[in-house]
Amino acid sequence: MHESFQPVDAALVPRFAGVATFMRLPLVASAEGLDIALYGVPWDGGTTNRAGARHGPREVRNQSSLVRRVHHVSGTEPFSLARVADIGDLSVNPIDLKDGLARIEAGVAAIAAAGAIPLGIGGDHLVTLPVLRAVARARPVGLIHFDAHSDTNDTYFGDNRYTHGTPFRRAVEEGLIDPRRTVQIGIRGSIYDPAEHDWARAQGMRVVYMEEFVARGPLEIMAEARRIVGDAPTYVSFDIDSIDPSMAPGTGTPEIGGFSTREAQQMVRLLDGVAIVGADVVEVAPPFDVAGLTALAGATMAFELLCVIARSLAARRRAGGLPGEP
Ligand SMILES: [Mn+2]
Repeated sequence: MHESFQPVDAALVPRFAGVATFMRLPLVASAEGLDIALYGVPWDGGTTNRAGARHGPREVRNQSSLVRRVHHVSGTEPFSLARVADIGDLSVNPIDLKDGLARIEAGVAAIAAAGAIPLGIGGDHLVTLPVLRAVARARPVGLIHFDAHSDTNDTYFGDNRYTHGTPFRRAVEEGLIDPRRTVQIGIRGSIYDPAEHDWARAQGMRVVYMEEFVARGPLEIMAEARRIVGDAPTYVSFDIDSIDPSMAPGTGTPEIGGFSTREAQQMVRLLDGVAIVGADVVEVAPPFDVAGLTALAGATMAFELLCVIARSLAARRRAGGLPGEP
């Protein structure tokens, strides 16, 4: 067991000083020796409308200087439970979609090969497809997906199959996620076609509209989500547009009527016990942000995810392994 990395102590060095890294952790060259690797994906080549998520990682790093060491509800100290660091941004290509996806996949494959759990900061939601290609290469994973949109459309602008509106359709087709172990929460807003969500449901994906979330509440919805994914390896994808644009305006495709930041935090805390093999926070688009609110929400959700991942990892170690993993 390596010595853990701790964030820079804000009682010694003020939060506004120094070079920004995720949660003021050390910046390291690779995921070797890490339990959890925080990485950025400065890429929005899949964005169909308001571009800008390529600037997400840098601004989330800036706002994440507000994160402290201990989770105030669960008491989790993620930086002591696990060896966590910022491995920087993955290599991307802003003008070549296929090459961009290949580079992201290679970057996350290197994290997985090092035995670390990837916790990514996007980037637009298409980023999750190459990430899944890297972490679900051996077997399909379950998926808990917070979003205003199902992101299971087929094509855009002709026959373009790779946009931030299509990653989870591709992921099902490529056998990366098990649709019967997939739940999408917070879906809302006008749609292209009355049958838009039929494809997802026909695959067995559970689509929870925002209205159902409001009627049933986070405890019930997350209990169902945990039942759906079960004990087996599961990926968690958090699109910042699941949060209401009054609290997270800086995003590519805002939809009113979303989660409060408080509800989003509560739901991620209820992931406790899920066998998380990777997670991301995507679609923070700083050019549309106000006062850094969206980047702060993204940084805080990443901390919430980090805490449940670190707890899950510690529990997994105590139990001697992860069900379904070698
Ligand atoms: Mn999305």
